[in-house]
Amino acid sequence: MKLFRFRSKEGVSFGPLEDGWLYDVSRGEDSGLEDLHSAYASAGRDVRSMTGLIRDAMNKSPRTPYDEGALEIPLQGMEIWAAGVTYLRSREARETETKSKGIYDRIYSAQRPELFLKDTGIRCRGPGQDICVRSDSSWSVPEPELTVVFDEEANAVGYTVGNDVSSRDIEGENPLYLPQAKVYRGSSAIGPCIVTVDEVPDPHSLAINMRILRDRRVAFEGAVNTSQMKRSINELAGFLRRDNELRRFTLLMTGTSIVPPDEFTLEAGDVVEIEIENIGLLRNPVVKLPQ
Ligand code: DO4
Ligand code: MG
Repeated sequence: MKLFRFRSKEGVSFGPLEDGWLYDVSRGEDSGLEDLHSAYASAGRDVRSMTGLIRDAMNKSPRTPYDEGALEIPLQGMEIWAAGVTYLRSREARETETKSKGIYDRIYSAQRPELFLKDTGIRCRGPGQDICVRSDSSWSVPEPELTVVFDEEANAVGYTVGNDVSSRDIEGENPLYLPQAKVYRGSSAIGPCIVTVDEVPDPHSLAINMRILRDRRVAFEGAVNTSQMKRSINELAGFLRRDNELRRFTLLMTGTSIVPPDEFTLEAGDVVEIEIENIGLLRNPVVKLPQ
């Protein structure tokens, strides 16, 4: 089931997409997260039963034709974690940019993965919203990443498309600047929807494509398959939950493998499109934050 948050005549609604219709199961109440929690809890934390409950509600709900322009961030206020250097390409790119040679080689093959807190729930953007380049960065890139929605015990409930926008110059200067390179206003986006796990038979076999448009032309294009990821989602989930407290739903970006050439940096006016098989297309324009 594909679950969307969208503007409707009633307000901001939450519900599934079927046959080109968005079903307003929350009846214009912006209660998507609560609705999902309560459906998940009532279903005994079983995703298939949860989608059954939502389907029952859907049949009694008003509906509106799908409109990409009406989409909002599918879940709001979530803590977002991110894994790093989970693909060979990411390791190579970081080793090139950093002045601290060797650390990315070591983390790639270490038993413990790199995990960092990307957002506490206030900086992430939804479909169509502006993503940002820091005012003090001259080398920034989008990072297209399969993003997992976990429950509080790190069981996967769904997937979405994530963009871990990053300042390569700031992280390259010193890896201790990672939080500044990664966490700032508009430094991530997710969407267009949450796809429940029952609709994605193998998250380790999904095509990811990214296009960056500049003046309506393709300035960069790249592709990867999640089968190239070095670590499994279960492995990342195990470290995420270890000695940690997770909210009822928490997101995890699983790392990037599509890195534009070193001379490329995002510019104001660019549009980033990220598509993941079985999930959908996330499109965001880019702005540069003012000094
Ligand atoms: O160590 C830096 C972060 C790496 C990252 O975000 C990625 O590999 O996607
Ligand atoms: Mg990343």
